[in-house]
Amino acid sequence: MRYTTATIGLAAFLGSTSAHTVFTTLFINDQNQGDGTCVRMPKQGSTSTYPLEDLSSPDMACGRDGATPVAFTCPADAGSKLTFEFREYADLAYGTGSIDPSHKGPCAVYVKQVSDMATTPAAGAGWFKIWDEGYDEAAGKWCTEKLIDNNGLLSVNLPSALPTGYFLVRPELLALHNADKGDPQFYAGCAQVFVSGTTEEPLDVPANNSVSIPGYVGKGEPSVSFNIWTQPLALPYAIPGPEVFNPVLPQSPVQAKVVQAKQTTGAIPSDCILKNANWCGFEVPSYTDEDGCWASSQKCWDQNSNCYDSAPPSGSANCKVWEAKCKGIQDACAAKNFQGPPVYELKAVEAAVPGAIPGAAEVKGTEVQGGAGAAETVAPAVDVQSSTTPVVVATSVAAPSVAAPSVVAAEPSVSATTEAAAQPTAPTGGAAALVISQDGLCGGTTGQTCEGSEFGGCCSASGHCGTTKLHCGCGWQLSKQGRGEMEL
Ligand SMILES: [Cu+2]
Repeated sequence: MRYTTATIGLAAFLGSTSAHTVFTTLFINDQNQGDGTCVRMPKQGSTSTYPLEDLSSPDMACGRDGATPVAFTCPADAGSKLTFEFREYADLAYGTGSIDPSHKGPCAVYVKQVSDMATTPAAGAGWFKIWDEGYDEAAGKWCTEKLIDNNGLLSVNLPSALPTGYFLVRPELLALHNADKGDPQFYAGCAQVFVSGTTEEPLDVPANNSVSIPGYVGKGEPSVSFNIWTQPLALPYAIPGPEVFNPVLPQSPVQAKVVQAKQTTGAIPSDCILKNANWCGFEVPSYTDEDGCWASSQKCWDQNSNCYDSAPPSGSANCKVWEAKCKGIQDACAAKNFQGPPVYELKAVEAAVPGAIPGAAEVKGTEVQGGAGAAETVAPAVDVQSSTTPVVVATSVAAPSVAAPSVVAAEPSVSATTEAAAQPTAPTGGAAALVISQDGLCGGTTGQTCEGSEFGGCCSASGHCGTTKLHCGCGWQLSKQGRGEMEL
């Protein structure tokens, strides 16, 4: 590359003022999806790497402009390995770094199922954390330092029990270098992913794992005001947000449903002949006369404009490739060659992957009923996987605190007369002591029943009211006591 004095000066200027980071590129099972493809990224290049500093802003969900969907949603099977690439310069124009070494802090990945990728808001309730890592005492490194070691690449596995559907997947970095001065700096973006799982029933996320973004972390909390400069560090450092929830399929074989929902929106069209982020180029109509030639030339240039207009800060390299095709058609028309379009080989360009793609850390799982055959193959108690699960990064493991539902043993038989005597105001038998759930929780020690609640009439294994099969089916029924009870 040839540098002019001006570009070197600009690079030095940018380097001194902007050493932040931005999520630009998604990999699925080590396959590069292309810069910006399926990624919600800030639109403005000059500020795309800037941190999110207002913890109450809706931008906390998917970053600046993160409320706006992108055209493409990438398909991935549940359990797939996802890798997120972070860059100091979105288009690599001034270097290939991932984040300034001063930006020490934790990382996390959150997901949220959305019924409609185009219209369901990113900001708000429904997020849960599938992985996090703070300070690794053994290695003496913050997660962001490991990210730098991995050239800006961060890998996680999608939980194996994610249901089929559309998901926003949100990698988050938190730079704590100014946290003690009240200025924590978050970096978050979102990938749009269509997950293929073994069930279409929405996941039953335990209430203590489900959070709103913004809202899951607030100004002044210990996780965002931690002083990383004191020696020794005042460990342990508590990562913002809820405990990790990694729903996994039962280990016994589960028969997958025969009919599964297919991705209906956001797929990359099969007749896409060149892609730049979330733009696709399509072959222009063939022609045999002058009018047709110029019409197709125009169609090519129109697509070129759309390409540049839609290009995110990660770049427009393939718009430039497309431009050459249009120039070829235009030149042919000018040369009165009206049989076309001319054969032109589009050579897509792709930024080099910055280094070896790291493996994903093992995360302790919570077994959930994830498929149609689950009822026959798994005991319905919510179970935490064996503690012998190999742990790659010790600090990344947060044992999900899911209270196992109480399986109701045989109730002592109470005669009608003594029951009536004990609870004279009871309108009906055993459910008398329960109140209708006002917050969607049920069973256990809540004393609440779902019956008649606005959240649905069934109490799930994890103590949530609902109407889906996960709440009502799989052998679980609402007992008279309002607890999830195995149907024998
Ligand atoms: Cu910064």
